[in-house]
Amino acid sequence: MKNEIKITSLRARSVNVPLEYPVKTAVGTVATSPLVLIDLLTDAGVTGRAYVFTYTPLALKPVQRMVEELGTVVVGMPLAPYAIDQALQSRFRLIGNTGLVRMATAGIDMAAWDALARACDLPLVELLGGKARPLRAYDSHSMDGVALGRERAKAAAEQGFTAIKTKIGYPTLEEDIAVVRAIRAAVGSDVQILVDYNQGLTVPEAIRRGRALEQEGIAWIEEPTLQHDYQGHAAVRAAMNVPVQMGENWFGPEDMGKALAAQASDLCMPDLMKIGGVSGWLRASALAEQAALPMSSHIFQEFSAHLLAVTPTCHWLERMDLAGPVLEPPIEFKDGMAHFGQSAGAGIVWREDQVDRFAV
Ligand code: SMN
Ligand code: MG
Repeated sequence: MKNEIKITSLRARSVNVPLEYPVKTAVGTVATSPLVLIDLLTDAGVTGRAYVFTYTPLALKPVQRMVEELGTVVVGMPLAPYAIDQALQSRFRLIGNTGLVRMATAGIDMAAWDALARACDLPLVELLGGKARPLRAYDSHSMDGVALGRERAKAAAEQGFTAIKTKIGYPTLEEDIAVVRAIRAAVGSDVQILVDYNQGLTVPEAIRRGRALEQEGIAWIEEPTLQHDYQGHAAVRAAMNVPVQMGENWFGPEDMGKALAAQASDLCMPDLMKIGGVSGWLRASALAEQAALPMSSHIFQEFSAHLLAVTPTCHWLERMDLAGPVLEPPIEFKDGMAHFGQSAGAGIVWREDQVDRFAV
């Protein structure tokens, strides 16, 4: 059977969705979830669906417009994600397939893979040659302070999560440790605690704080310094004994390759959008396997579950629900595991009434 399916049209819509908790980080707060929702229609009667997250509402309309412009390139093309990815990459060689451009091309890529899986009536994980299985998931929290940090951690442990991430980088190391100890007291010794500095420290300060955290039984320290400073991350990694985690800000497998060459981290966590969608993730997973780096996801929990299930060094799925209010839930978290794969594609189905409610 040949794939003769063609792309017939593309729709991009902007929404700004409320969050249960703001994502407070050491370098800024994400108060709402700005999303561009993508529908990629085909002549086979299936529509690929995906969303991209723009971090700030300021980027919402520019990303939507970029996705719409990409529609003028892909409409009429065969529904062949590899060919689409190659065509878009070549279009952006001169300007650079990074930043908002990469976010938009990745959104098209995700929607194309979703459409192809739906056309084959397969969950995306099966189109990629795998089988859906429960995946270990950690509950991802914010810079919540002692009281809320303890409260959220306790609730997550009671829901069955066996790992919890908290964001730190308070003005003093003592405050970092106070929050970590409050969470530890709430969850006990059987739940792993991950911390995320969101690039907030200088290298010397990251080494100082990392060494202090060695006594706290932390499972990973994420982005301790500036995300593009791979040598800086390598220096922090060499100077203390807590695993260094990074990757959410790698634009494409090319950035990942540079970070791995610098031996910047012990673990990796590409962001499905910034790494280049499904196509970018698959290439990244091969790099992680070659480097024997455990590979976790970053937000985009719905698609990431399908991809982690075909990632040789699959580590953790991040649970941070940035699109829940506008989705029929395609993923369920139970006993600390992510359960998914019950429907074709990545299972993205818009709740159209809520899309209208949060439309920008
Ligand atoms: C994060 C930062 C900003 C938005 C979403 C998530 C964070 C993470 O770095 O790792 O979850
Ligand atoms: Mg992070």
